[in-house]
Amino acid sequence: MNSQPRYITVNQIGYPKDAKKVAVFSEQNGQFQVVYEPTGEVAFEGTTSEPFFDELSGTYVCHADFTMVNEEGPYYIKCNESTSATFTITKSPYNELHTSLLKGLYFLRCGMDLEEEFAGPWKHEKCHLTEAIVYGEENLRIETSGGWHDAGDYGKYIGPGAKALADLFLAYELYPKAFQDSTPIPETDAITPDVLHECRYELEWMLKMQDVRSGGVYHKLTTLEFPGLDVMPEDDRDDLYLSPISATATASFSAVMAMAGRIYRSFDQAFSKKCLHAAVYAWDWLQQHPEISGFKNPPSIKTGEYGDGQDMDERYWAAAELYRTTGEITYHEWFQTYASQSFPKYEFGWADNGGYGTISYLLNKEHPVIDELYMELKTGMLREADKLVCEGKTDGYLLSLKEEEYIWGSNMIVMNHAMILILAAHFSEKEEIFSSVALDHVHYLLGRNVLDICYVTGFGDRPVMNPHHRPSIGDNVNEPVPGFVSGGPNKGVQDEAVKHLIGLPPAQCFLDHMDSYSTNEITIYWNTPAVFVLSNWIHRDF
Ligand code: G3I
Ligand code: 9MR
Ligand code: ZN
Repeated sequence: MNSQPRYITVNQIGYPKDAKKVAVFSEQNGQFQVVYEPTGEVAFEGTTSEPFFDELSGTYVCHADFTMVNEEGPYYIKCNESTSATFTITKSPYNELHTSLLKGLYFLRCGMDLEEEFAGPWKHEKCHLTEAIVYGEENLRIETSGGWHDAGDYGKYIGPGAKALADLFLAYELYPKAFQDSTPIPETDAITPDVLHECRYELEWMLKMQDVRSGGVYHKLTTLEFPGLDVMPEDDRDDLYLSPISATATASFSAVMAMAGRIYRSFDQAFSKKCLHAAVYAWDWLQQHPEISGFKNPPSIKTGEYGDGQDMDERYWAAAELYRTTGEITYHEWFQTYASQSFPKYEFGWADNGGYGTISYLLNKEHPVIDELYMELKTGMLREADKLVCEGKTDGYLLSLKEEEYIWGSNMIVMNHAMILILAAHFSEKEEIFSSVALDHVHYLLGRNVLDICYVTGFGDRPVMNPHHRPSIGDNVNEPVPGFVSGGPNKGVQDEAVKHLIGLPPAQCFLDHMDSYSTNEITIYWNTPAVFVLSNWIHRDF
């Protein structure tokens, strides 16, 4: 692969036919041509905007607008001696990517054989089937197989799992048409959409993570330390430990189980009831433990901590979902109580996730809401979206990320921002502008960035090739497992492999190297907001 960054960057997959289309140039400007690739004919000629210095990418940039090109087909852009990647203009450029991002979760399944029929060359045997030891109660062992590996490691963590499920549930509830095509997974049938089969694989595991005695939920399930980088899942045979129950895990569990209770009702009554029951049991634990907050790794456990000192947002989210699913007044009252407190209410992360509570309340058509609170939350959501539009306007790559947001997993923030814009579009007359700015975030992820890289494995002209993902390293297959969003630039450069990047502009602090876990790992919850965002585009196509 030619690793020289090209001066002309585009979404390497493509642009939807009737949408705004812009390429970002660095170190080049002036006349440019959009070339129809099969014939070499110039389909459009234009002039770039004036170049300006963009601090976050560290380059002089300008924009080439070719929105006028609407004839479907493959194109590239040319300016002087520089050319861009070839990309397509079509009505629905993201269908295959959408399916593959969802399939990424299948590839992370734990506890079952990934068979060649579904996994192709990335098949592997079942893993992590031994009973888990309850930390601090060493004689107690629990069967906790299943679920998705979190990331490049094989840990399974409740908070991140809840964020991932919430994105997929929201996508399905709002954009069901995006899930009409099947994803090749073993459970496909003619009744339940594949996305719900895939989510159920995680839910069934999560249900096992609830302490049957108290309703509290164990924070995570991991070995004591991370296995070596080339260890395949089935060869990772160290003892599994359940870390102590935490309020954040229990509350985010309660929230997604309440969502599941609602969503699976029309497909499987018994399962839906089981989920709702688990949600309520977890809620009862939360009521009995108002004081418990935060999570710290016990001394001997060195795997991902996912610590989170604030559990109010998770409790707020649980109350919102339980209210939306059951209509019971007590949850509504608790939602109002939490809403009156100060914590982030428009965040969609694994730690700060009040945004899910907010959106649940805003989408609650099933039960009465307090008008004043509804308006306050709606206004807040729109304000967030307006801010993102503003940030995007002045950024060289038309992205809303601020300097301090180029952190570990910045690509999640990119997709979360797009999510906020898309959600806000449901409540605003500015639907068109919000959607268009959201799409700018997709373009960044798929190649319109200063590194000219497509941050999804297996897609685009210059995709990420060396993610920090153990099976991709240990499986002897050249190509990484496809359909994973890489973490992205991290100005904190928090691993040895990227130490030499210290001081570079934030958007350049990325290395496509398997050792760089702080810039180039993959996770379930970096894929899922991207699934959400693309679902919005696919849904409207029909
Ligand atoms: O929130 C602060 C912010 O206030 C501050 O300005 C900024 C400056 O660096 O840091 C922010 O905190 C960062 C935090 O993520 C925010 O999400 C930390 O620096 C950063 O170290 C932390 O990274 C997390 C990382 O684990 C290390 O704990 C990632 O979010 C998280 O995705 C990642 O998760 C790992 C799991 O532990 C193990 N499995 C793989 C997974 C992905 O790498
Ligand atoms: O592989 C681990 C990755 O999944 C985590 O996100 C990361 C941070 O917790 O840690 C990685 O493991 C590294 C460990 O922290 C330090 N020694 C090297 C390990 C793998 O390269
Ligand atoms: Zn496993």
